[in-house]
Amino acid sequence: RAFLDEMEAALQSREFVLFYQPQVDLQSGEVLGAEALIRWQHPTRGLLPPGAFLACLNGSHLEAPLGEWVMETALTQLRNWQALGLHTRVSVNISANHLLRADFCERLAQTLARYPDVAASRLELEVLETAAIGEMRQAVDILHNCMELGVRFALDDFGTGYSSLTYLRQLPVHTLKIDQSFVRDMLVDPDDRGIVRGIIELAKAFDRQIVAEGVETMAHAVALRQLGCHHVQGYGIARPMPAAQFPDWCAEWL
Ligand code: G
Ligand code: G
Ligand code: NA
Repeated sequence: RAFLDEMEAALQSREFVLFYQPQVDLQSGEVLGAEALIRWQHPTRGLLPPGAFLACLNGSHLEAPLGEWVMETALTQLRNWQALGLHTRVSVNISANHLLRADFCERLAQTLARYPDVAASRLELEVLETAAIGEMRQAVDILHNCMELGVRFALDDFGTGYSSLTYLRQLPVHTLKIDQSFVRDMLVDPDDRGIVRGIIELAKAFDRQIVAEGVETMAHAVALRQLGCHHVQGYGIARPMPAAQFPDWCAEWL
């Protein structure tokens, strides 16, 4: 409770920040966009990772306000980058409870309306695979309605949620993000390599884009390319960085 109060105050006093981790196409060299990852710049404890505070937030009255702050901040950032001539995409993580709120789409529409010069398609919402299939019917409706606003959706941590093919076909998502646990061990574990290959084939069959997460080494990137996956994100490309560094990073990349 005390911790939640502290987080509420932190939200007011703007202590949360978003870091950005690039997603790139290794074949074309293009920077596709960046995933926004929240941090808490705590006045006494330093920069806190999401693992230190998100669990406490989930299920609380702050879950939706924080999620809305994340989307608003990402849109502001997109507008600022656009003014610099940097036309990119930002993916934000949306928690299950937040997504499934009855007013999610309506509030998203209001938020987008405050950024008329930013195309909604530059905002991608990452939803956990497990969240989407947990409340399948609701999720399908919400995703359809939000997609009419022009935003994109990605299924996060894909491969960990036991989606049936029927579910996948029903879910209107542009992108599947291969969970980093499979990518990490794909060079040494044939089962994981098989899972990665399967997800890539699945994405092709269903005409979805794919992003491999947790790409830490060139060897991972090469193995992914052999399987037909060029869109990657991970420490091997870049670590999550403050927004101010992203334009320079893009200019120096390739
Ligand atoms: O940045 P890091 O690897 O520590 O992130 C850990 C986890 O926190 C990731 O699974 C990520 O999806 C989640 N996360 C990061 N930023 C956000 C955010 O803004 N909102 C939500 N709901 N989850 C986030
Ligand atoms: O669950 P989600 O996909 O949102 O997870 C993103 C998290 O993974 C962030 O906390 C980010 O810092 C972390 N991450 C990003 N790239 C790598 C990587 O190459 N290796 C590892 N171990 N973690 C990564
Ligand atoms: Na994510």
